[in-house]
Amino acid sequence: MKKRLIGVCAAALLSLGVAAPASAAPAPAPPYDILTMGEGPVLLGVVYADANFSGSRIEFRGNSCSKDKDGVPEYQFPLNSDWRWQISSLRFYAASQNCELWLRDRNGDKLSFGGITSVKWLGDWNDQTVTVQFT
Ligand SMILES: [Ca+2]
Repeated sequence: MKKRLIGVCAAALLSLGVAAPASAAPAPAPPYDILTMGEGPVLLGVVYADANFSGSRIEFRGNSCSKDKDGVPEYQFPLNSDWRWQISSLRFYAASQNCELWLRDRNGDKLSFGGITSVKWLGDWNDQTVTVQFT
């Protein structure tokens, strides 16, 4: 993913220096991927492949969470092979919907977030997440 991202970013930077004619070819693809997982009116959170809320991202959608925290997450998002061991920063929005955000690493260990949270760098948890859960 990294090599492709660098290439696309370079292309995007180059294109900034040249004014495109109105009849130019279709706009290039964005310099990163945006993936949506889940459905619903609530934006639960966003994870980013790079630090500082940059790079490719996944937006997680759903509904509110139950107040009962029985240890079984309401939303389970196992990451595909493009996204495992990639997440470096995140924003969590759904605290007011009774939700918590849990990251799980390959061992099943958990990092949880309660209140509305922005983490620009996951530190020890950088590139460790294999599943994102909301509960
Ligand atoms: Ca990363």
